[in-house]
Amino acid sequence: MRGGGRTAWRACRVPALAVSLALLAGCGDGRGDPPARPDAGHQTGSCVTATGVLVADLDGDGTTDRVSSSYTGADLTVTFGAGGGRGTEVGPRDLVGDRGEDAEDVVAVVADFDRDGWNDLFIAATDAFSGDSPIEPAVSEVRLGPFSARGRGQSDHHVDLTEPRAAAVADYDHDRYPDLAAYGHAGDGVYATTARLGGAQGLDRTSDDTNGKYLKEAEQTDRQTPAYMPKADLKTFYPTCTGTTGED
Ligand SMILES: [Ca+2]
Ligand SMILES: [Ca+2]
Ligand SMILES: [Ca+2]
Repeated sequence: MRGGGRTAWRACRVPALAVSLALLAGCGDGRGDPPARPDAGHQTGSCVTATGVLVADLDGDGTTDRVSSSYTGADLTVTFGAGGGRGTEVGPRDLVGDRGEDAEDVVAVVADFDRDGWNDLFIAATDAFSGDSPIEPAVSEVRLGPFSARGRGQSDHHVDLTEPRAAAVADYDHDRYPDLAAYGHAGDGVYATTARLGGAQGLDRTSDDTNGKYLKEAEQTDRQTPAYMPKADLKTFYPTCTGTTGED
């Protein structure tokens, strides 16, 4: 571990003008180095069990990892190295990094948003409600896989969302790319579920005419927990597990 720490430290010694870029890349925010990207021929073999558990190699180390389903993304459980029976279990607060660790809400979902064969992490961290204007989240980004048990992926990409409080994997446009549904405060106590569509770049970053048509305002104001979240059938995106990997 000491060697890995020195490597990370060296990787973060950058000229002052590049510091902000390094921070944007996740360097120095407690998440360490990204997992090595395996060879192109490496088989990821993602599948979903009968009870909706995603079975995949998330960090590219050749061991099987598991992702439990979660209604709002707050209680997402990711178990790295579960194949051997003694996995490392982490949740959104373990994955978010220093920028979001003190936030009121931390939510995360896992899906292969860019369909490159590696599952990606979307994670958001948002401070406590503070009035009529929606607050900007401390973290709202898709981290392209493979990603580590500390939430460090190959690259981070900011996703523009206002005050996200819940997240789920959705299937809005049925194009085989998984989509993100994010529930959050739109202002003046109005909450809404917004769509960010998956695609070759990961997720689309901002509202536009394409994803805007899926926006759905909550029926009640001041409701920080969604009464309903869109939820994709993961079998749309992954084959059903067979054999021992299908056991929950
Ligand atoms: Ca693994
Ligand atoms: Ca991916
Ligand atoms: Ca889609």
